[in-house]
Amino acid sequence: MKTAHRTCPICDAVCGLRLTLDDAGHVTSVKGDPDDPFSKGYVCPKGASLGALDEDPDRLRSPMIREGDRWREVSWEEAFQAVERGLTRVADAHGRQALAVYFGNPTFHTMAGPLYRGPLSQALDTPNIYSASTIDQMPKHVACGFMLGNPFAIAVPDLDRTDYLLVLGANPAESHGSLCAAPNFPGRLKALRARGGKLVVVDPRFTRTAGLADEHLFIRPGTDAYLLFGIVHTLVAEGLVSTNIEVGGLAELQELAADFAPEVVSARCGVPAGDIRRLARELAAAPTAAVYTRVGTCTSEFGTATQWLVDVINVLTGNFDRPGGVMFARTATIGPPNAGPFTTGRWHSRVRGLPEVLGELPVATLADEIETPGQGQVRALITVGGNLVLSAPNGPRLGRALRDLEFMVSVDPYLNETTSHADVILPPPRITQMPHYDFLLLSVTVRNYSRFSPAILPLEPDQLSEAEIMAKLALIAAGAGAGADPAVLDEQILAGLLQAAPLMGKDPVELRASLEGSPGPERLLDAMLKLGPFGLSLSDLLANPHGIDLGPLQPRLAELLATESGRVELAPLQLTRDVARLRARMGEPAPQMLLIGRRQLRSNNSWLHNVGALVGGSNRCTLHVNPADADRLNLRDRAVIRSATGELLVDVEATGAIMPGVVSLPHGWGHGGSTQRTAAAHAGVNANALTDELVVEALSGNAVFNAVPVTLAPWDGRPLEEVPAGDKTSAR
Ligand SMILES: Nc1nc2c(c(=O)[nH]1)N[C@H]1C(S)=C(S)[C@@H](COP(=O)(O)OP(=O)(O)OC[C@H]3O[C@@H](n4cnc5c(=O)[nH]c(N)nc54)[C@H](O)[C@@H]3O)O[C@H]1N2
Ligand SMILES: Nc1nc2c(c(=O)[nH]1)N[C@H]1C(S)=C(S)[C@@H](COP(=O)(O)OP(=O)(O)OC[C@H]3O[C@@H](n4cnc5c(=O)[nH]c(N)nc54)[C@H](O)[C@@H]3O)O[C@H]1N2
Ligand code: SF4
Ligand SMILES: [Mo]
Repeated sequence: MKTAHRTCPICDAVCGLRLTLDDAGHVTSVKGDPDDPFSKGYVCPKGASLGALDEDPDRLRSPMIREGDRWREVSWEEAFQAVERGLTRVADAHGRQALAVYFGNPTFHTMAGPLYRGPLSQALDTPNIYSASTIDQMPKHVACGFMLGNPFAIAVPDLDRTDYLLVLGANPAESHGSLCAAPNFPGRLKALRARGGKLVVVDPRFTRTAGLADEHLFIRPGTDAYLLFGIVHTLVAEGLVSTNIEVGGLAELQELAADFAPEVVSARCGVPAGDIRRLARELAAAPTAAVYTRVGTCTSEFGTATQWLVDVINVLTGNFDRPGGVMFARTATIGPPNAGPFTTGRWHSRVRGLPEVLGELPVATLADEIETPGQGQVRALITVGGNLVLSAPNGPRLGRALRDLEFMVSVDPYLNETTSHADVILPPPRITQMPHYDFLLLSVTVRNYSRFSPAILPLEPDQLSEAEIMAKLALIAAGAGAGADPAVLDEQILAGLLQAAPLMGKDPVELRASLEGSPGPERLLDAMLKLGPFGLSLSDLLANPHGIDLGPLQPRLAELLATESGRVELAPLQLTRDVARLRARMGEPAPQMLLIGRRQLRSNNSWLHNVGALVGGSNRCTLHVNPADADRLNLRDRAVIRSATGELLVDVEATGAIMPGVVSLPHGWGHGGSTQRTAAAHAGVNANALTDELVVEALSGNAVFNAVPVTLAPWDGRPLEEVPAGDKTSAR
């Protein structure tokens, strides 16, 4: 028997776990780690299933090469040679623009992702870099980029000290939070109310978070920017503006808000004008307050405007970079260097002319780039930890496009809806075989905190770490060949890091000589810690296996702010230009029925449905419909739902928890073409057969998953085959 501690790698909450393993290395129990100063023993059903996930028999153990419809287990050597041949063939024949890469959500959680994404992208030397950022949080980066000059300066609600929290388009009681890392988010929300604070939730659904709140308001999907402008208007009109920091653009902002009186926006967003005014007054009057929003508003038509207005309100109510308001975490590792003035559109996508943001192009246009002939057509794709067919807008079209690629390689533990199109699959080892440090999530924690988890079980002789796999791909892309040694790349990364040493008052030679940890991610982590603001090292973290509390968040805007003016810009032109679009939409009639998504407690995007304990029960892929709509449309158990892109046959669940005129379908379902046997038995349908890849958020290119116009009809009982199987159907 062995007890081991590690951070849960599944969602953003960074909970500490206590695992028990038997002598054969089987995980016999997973509990919350009571000694973790941040998560204090909290664990959710997903974390508790980590053992089952880790030992999933359907996980791939060896690299695989596809020959027609058959898969063959191969050695790493053979696999990397095939990758080198595949990439070289395409690059030689069509140029490097024909190469593309997609980094999925897990690459934001693993150690390898943040360390090797950059080098791999650079080595590919192609404009075709894609990641889950443009189906998730890109609007947040754009808003912060223009307001603060720093797209990575993301303020989190100071959850444990705030007196008033307004949550829009997030359901942290089920998602456990995002761009706000807070273990036991539900408990922290309860504590907020227990200390006399107020929680208000704005959501087209009465969510589990709404159930914890003092107040819930329904809002018509896609219209949060109107509600927020109504709040800004009220703050200005009633003389409630009181900022605690230096700002620019206040006069322009006030002028823009003039058109968005609560009475005017109310008809659009469906929130009564009196409630909008009251929210503004409450936010201004609360001793401290924070407005927080996430995926529900990022993945919508006005995603960037919404992220912008949220922080505008945090500023106008005097709650920016202040205890109890919204604040910035300080990581134990050295942060990325500030890259100078923030711009977007340094290049544009070939087919639709969509602007580059943070060095990437929108995933929503990847299918266009693969399908459209001409110079620069994408013909080879690398995916790392992504399941595009289930997660990208109009995933089925993308699935068909993947078949046309000349070469595809996936770094993924599963043969699934996306990786089944690959020519080569490179599986990372089990979770318990990987070391873990949250390079990214620890920059959005609600307390300063650090924790490193060494691998619990060693790699078998025939396994490679995910770091080695990604480093190999980067080296192959750089032309160093399939036989290149990953240590070469690690040396380069380390040399880059050490350049920051003099700035941090350290001698690079001494620092290098002091480095500990095994080569690769551990040693790089040690360097980043030693260059970091708390002067920690890898050995400090190893000596504190439950994590180290580094104290409550402290004001630190001045260190992060990178605007030319040196102030927080409330009305940067790049953002205010979009207000015309908001105005234009104000009077337009809204479609009758709008589709939104929802996250489920025992799910995580597409990849946990193969764990028996996490499927079934309430974790089913059903369409939530308001009972009034179900009656009006005569919907019973099953219905056909159609959008501009596709149609699905869905199981209907009538519930008053969703507002009339809105339906909700969770994403990540629609399993097929996978060797995940449990997932296949709980297939569900692919919500992204309905989402439209041709509609993107204007400034960030982010996918629009919420407020998708749909129609609903009762299922007439035709056999399934005649109603085309939804998850495979899309019109384009
Ligand atoms: N259990 C679970 N946890 C997860 C995940 C998961 O799949 N399952 N995924 C992880 C990932 S990748 C992320 S990014 C985070 C996301 O974490 P959250 O942002 O909290 O995501 P959701 O739970 O989808 O919450 C979005 C909410 O927005 C609402 N909504 C939809 N449209 C609108 C709108 O127009 N306006 C408003 N105001 N609300 C709207 C939806 O009803 C929903 O309640 O969760 C992470 N954690
Ligand atoms: N309709 C709709 N669509 C959405 C959303 C929505 O709210 N509504 N949410 C969007 C959001 S927020 C996100 S983040 C995206 C997610 O989009 P993706 O990241 O593309 O999709 P996931 O389902 O998270 O796929 C993760 C993949 O990583 C693999 N994987 C798991 N662990 C590891 C690992 O340790 N290493 C590697 N290399 N691979 C691993 C899994 O097998 C799976 O294939 O989906 C987006 N799609
Ligand atoms: S809340 Fe997230 S981090 Fe915590 S145990 Fe659950 S899945 Fe893991
Ligand atoms: Mo996400």
